[in-house]
Amino acid sequence: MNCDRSVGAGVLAVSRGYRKSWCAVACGAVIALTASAQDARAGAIRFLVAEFPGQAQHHDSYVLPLSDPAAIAHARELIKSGLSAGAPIVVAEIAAGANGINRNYLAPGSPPWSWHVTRFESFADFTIEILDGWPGYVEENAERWIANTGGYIGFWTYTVVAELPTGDYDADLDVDLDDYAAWKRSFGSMTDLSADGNGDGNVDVADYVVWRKSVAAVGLVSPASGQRGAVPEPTAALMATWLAFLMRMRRVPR
Ligand SMILES: [Ca+2]
Ligand SMILES: [Ca+2]
Ligand SMILES: [Ca+2]
Repeated sequence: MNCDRSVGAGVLAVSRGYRKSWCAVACGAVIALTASAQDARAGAIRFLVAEFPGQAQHHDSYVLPLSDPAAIAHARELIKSGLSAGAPIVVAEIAAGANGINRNYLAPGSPPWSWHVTRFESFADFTIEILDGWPGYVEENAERWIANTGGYIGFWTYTVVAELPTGDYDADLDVDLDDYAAWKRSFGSMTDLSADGNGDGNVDVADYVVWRKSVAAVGLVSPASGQRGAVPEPTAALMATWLAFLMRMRRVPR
């Protein structure tokens, strides 16, 4: 069988210990599908995916949002136990374009990638070769990668290495007043989702609640003074803006 560099939507991985549903053969490789893949837009917890510990060649990373409890549990087990947890490879669907969430946290300033995960598929022990790569390679030409793979990634030497702080809307790996400012700046956005803490695809009041709960766990510290302070509340003007946004959305004909 001639194996070119294109695959269809039938995908693409072999799993062990995490969701098994065998389905097809492509390019001589047995592949598996998960039956209950989650839409990353519904994800509320963001994980960092990077190269296997001690095996780094590209020194980059990407962000994987997860909402499925079983997937979150396995991601946390990978962080805790490493490769011995099994099924270390992330198979996910991606799209071109920055969304404010997918960043390379291993580079100074955590620069955003020009592509992002749109749907988690499964954890796997291996994937077909066409899905092997690295975040920086996808970045070189995301449209080409998507055209060649049907829009999937399954990097052979990458796994979940860390859980990102909930409510860290400015991507500096802590939760403080700057994250509240970031939430206000992107309030109402459906494209810059860095402050979409509940992962529903827009930045709204629910994401303020996510941030507030996160700071409540540790206490709010002002980045400027280093002092603990009261948690700010959204202003009446901001709430009015949100209500106006909702009214506009309701007027959009289906
Ligand atoms: Ca932060
Ligand atoms: Ca900060
Ligand atoms: Ca939201």
